[in-house]
Amino acid sequence: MITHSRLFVTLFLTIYCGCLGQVPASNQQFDPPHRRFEYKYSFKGPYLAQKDGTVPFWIYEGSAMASEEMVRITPSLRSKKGSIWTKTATIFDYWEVELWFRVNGRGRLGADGLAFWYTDMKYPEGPVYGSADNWRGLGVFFDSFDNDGKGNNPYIMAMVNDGSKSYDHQSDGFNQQMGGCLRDFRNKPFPVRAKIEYYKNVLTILFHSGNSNNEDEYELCTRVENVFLPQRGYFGVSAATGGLADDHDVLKFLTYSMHVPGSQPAIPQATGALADQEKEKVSKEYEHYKEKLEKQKEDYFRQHPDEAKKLREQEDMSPDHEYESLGEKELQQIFTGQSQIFDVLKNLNRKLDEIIGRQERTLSLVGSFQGAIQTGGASGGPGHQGGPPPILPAPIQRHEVESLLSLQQELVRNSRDMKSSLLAQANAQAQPASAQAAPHSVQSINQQMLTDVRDSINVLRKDLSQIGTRVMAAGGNGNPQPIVSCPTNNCLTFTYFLVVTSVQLSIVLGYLIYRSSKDSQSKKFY
Ligand SMILES: [Ca+2]
Ligand SMILES: [Ca+2]
Repeated sequence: MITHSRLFVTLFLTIYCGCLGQVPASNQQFDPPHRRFEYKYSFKGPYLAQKDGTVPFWIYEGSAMASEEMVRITPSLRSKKGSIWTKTATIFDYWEVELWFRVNGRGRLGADGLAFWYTDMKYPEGPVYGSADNWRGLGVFFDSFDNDGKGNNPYIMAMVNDGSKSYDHQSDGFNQQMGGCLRDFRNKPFPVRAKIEYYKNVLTILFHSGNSNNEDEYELCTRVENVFLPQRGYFGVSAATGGLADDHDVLKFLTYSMHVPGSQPAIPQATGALADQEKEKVSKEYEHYKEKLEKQKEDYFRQHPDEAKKLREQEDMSPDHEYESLGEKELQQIFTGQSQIFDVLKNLNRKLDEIIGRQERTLSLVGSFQGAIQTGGASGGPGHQGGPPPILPAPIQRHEVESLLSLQQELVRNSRDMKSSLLAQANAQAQPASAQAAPHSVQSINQQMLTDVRDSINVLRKDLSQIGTRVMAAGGNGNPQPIVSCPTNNCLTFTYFLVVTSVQLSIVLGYLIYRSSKDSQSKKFY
């Protein structure tokens, strides 16, 4: 029994250890490769093409045209051929390319198809889907047209050529393929996609039907082992149309280099000089593209000033502008202070205007009230004083009454001045006897002037009283009498009134001038 159990344990341990020994080996086998995006072997929108139509790191020819969103390899016109190729050869052994494309045409059938290339060089235009025959490397063909009539198109197939084989269109390369699958890739709602992977000499083609935008809908098309491709090569896409025609559009060409775990990517491992060279080249390219971009930006803003304005506004709102220098801050403070001062001044001005307005209103009220009292007093005597204020009818305007009042007030003031000056002169005459002869004549002139002024005042008062009675008559009747006919002899017109008052004023002024000269003369006596 013991020997049996020992045998079992030994057997068990042997199997177990064997398993343990195998686990790392299998793990190593299925370790996923390191993938790295290779921008120099890729293109995609937006801004796929530069403004001058070039695609960075790529070169295209024939009917191919690049736009911001895609590269149209052929338009849907008869007998067109076009292609696009990378400018430089690869610098990695294994890779995966994700190709997003559309093959759209109006017909139920289309032609000819589209080809993906990984070859030892850039091939010129030719009969194999727009590219040359007898290539060296891999071609993956998306064959739309069923040349052999077997009803097995559209078809996807891979074909490796060492330069000796010529593609057989008549049989759709059926006997030349390494592998393929029957898939419809024409007129799909979304772009169709193909993942072409070359890793450790195994070629795998996955296909996405383009029926949805779902990332997970890749299906295996074919898988081929022991595939030997050129170690360094160029990627390309070409397409051709025939009697039937489709648009062949490539939206994305995404290349990933694949590296065996443990091994390092090729470029960083290159010798120092090569690495430096590469670095310099890349930085030069970067500078070049930067310049190009700036120029394009300027051109764009020149053509679209609205956009430029919008962008500037956005830039103003960006966080960089939240920080301001000391000078800017001071300027800001000064500006704020000035604005405040301006506001205060504006306020003051407004208030002053208000006060002036109020004052004018008050003055006019007082004036009208005074006018009412005076006209009432002049026409009806004390009996009328307690009566209601007279209503001014239309023929006599308010401003006329006001000017009358002011003139009258001035007259009163002037006469008062005159009176006081006369009194002063009388006193002066009483004292110096020697100066009596000359003032005598002056006195007589003064008296004459005084009577003149008095007379004119009397005339004025009479006129005013007449106006007052008319006003009262108009107000008392209740009947509006807008038109007052002037009596022929005794009506005061405004012109007449002005003439009289100006004459009076000139007399008064003359007198004042005379008096001031008199004063200066009399000063000489003292
Ligand atoms: Ca065909
Ligand atoms: Ca066929």
